[in-house]
Amino acid sequence: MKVNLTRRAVFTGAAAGIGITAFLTGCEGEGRRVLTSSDTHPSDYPTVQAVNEMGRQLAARTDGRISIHVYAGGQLGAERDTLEITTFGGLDMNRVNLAPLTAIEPMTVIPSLPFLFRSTAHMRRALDGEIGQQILDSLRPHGMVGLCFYDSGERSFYNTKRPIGVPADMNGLKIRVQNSDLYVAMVKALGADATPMDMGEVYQALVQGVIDGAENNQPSYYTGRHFEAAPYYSLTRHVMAPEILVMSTARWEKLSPADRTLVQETARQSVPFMRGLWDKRVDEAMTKLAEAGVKINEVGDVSAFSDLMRPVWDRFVTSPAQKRLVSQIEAMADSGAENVTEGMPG
Ligand code: GTR
Repeated sequence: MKVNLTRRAVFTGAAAGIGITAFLTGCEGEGRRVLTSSDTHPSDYPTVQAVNEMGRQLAARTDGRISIHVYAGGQLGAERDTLEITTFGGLDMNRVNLAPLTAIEPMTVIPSLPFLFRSTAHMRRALDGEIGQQILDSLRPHGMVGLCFYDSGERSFYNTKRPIGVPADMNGLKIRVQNSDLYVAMVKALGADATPMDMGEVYQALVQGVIDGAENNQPSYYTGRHFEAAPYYSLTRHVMAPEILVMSTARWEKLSPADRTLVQETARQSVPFMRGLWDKRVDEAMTKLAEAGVKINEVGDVSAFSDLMRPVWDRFVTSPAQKRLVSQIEAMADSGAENVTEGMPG
């Protein structure tokens, strides 16, 4: 079901919780619980499929008593807005990127830091364990229970004008970023202008020349058809921030302890499922982008970009708890062949 603008406006109202709950849970029968979840991506995207898989597992383990309905394709609005609704309990679950959470909870800044993770293996190692759990738990005071992280690959810059090889190539470009001060600061530090905007508006903004470019992983760049308007994709791989699946505390607290355990377990089990789909999706996107004639280039010297990130780290990593997490994550990087980036800001 596509939600029209009027309904969307209702959704994004600050006190939206009550009305939405009635609408979104309308299809439930006696004693059955259909958990509602939102996703900006279309229904075949790995994040959506992973939450659907979690729903299938939940249904199987509860004889259909608990299931999940994912409202995909941004039907319920932009991530920032649906997150607000989630914290009010108007949505049961939400799959978002960490970026919109960086404004809410400083610990979520850490995995979003540019050039922190050296490789996918490094990111997975850090977030699969105790560090990841600390970050998931940090959302509790904000009305959300962090259930798990999903991969989001490496974000790189793309634009309508030219390949980016050195930071100076970014000068003067208008780059769309997610709604996050960290991303605004990162793009400014590279010499470009940052325009925060919702994902759903990027394609048209590129076509109309409102922005010159954006940054994202290859599957999002491909799925959103952004490559049609912005055919230069430069592999800066500046951020490896994961996706996150959250549940509203309001819903969590209504679950029995046994159901909470089930939700937690099925969420965790959906992570390897998602990773299998994700790795394939990245390969497919790269192949299709090459077939479409997209000009993909490696940047020569990654440290030229990462060196400019020092002030960004200094501005956003301020508390002892954040600094401790950064050191722990850095200590988990190894210098082996898995490295794909060099030179975190030193
Ligand atoms: C994608 C991510 C989305 C959203 C999007 C964006 O990589 O999966 O959740 O954050 O980027 O740039 O808005």
